[in-house]
Amino acid sequence: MKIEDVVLTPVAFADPPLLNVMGVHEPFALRSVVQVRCEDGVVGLGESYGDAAFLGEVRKVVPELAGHDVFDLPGLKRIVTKALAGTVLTDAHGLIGGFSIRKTIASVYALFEVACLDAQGHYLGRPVADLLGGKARDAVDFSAYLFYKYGAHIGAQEDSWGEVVTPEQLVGEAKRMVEEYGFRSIKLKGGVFEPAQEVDGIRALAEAFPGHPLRIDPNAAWTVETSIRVAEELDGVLEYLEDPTPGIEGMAKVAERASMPLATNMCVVNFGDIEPAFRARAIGVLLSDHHFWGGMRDTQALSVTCESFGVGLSMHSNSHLGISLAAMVHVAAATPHLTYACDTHWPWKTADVIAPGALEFVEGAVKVPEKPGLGIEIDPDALARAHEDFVRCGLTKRDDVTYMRQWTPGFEPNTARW
Ligand code: GKR
Ligand code: MG
Repeated sequence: MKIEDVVLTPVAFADPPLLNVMGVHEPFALRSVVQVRCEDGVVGLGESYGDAAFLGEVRKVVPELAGHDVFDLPGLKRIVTKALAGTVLTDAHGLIGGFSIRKTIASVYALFEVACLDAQGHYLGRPVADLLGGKARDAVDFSAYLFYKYGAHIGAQEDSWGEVVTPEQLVGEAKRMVEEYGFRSIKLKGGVFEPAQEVDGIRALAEAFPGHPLRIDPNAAWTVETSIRVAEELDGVLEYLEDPTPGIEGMAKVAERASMPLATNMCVVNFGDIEPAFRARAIGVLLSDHHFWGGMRDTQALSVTCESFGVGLSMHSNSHLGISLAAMVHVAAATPHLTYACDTHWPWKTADVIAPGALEFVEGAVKVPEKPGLGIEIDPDALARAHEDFVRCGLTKRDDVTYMRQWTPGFEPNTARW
């Protein structure tokens, strides 16, 4: 089935002032939406990053796609590789590790791969999970993704979550998320305050949510020594410790001493990182992410690799909308080894570009849509509004650092800061 044309729509959606090691989220998060329009009126949807550099690369591929068969994914890879011709995108999407030509191609390809698989599913009348080999599970578990946060953006009214900086406020945020979505696993985005304060936050969560698996992810904000100390302090409390310190070597030193598995979406971010990381026994869990691991099928290949080496598989998330959530659900459902509850920023947004109702959280899980393709539809009015927001907000990349300087002049992001 041939592609007739591709419509790329950059969009923005409101995002609360969430804190991390780099600073604070700006008032809008950026995404790209593609609609791959094929013969017979079939349309495939894809979603990915929306910063100007990424959009620039995607725009190089778009004109090359007319006439391409959506069932020819190796051919799609060749088109993307040729169009990008050696470009290396730096990380303007947030805390997903180093960059390389390979990762750049993988990221741009993934956007179109998802859309082609969605189109294939529509053509065949089968859900994408079936095209990926079939469902290993009917619903995919997600974790509550807690953030420390400011109560309001600069010059704006307080949002409904309010300020979250103390252990009590953190427990309040978790209660709301667990009540509204039914999550079991709870992840805290750390790297914001002194480790002792974040350890107190985890302890408060452990007390308030007995039996809920807990994770903390300071995005490499700690030294090896601090990471080992925190791992000792949280012995028996954490399900896994995510990216405590930078680099494979540092992670391996921590892993040697930590009782819980270490997880990463920062030091193992493409297939070339696997051999050194696994050899050094740096991690016990890898957070996959189809957006930069080369799409849904490469995520499954990654899973087989991890399983062969006894490494567990979870899933990473950046701020995203419903097309990405649908893709995450289909690939996670069709990947048997992906047994950890996946991350999602979903509760932090208030708008979407898809028609509501296709993706619901019940007891912390999203049922795999049974309709053809990804099982979702674009809401054209919502897409138009999100595009207007993109134009109006004027942002061209994610820049948590500069925004943070409006609160803390001179703020410098630092990995291994503590
Ligand atoms: O949205 O602030 C954020 C997160 O810190 C995100 O950028 C990370 O990529 O969620 C991510 C992670 O697990 O490292
Ligand atoms: Mg992480």
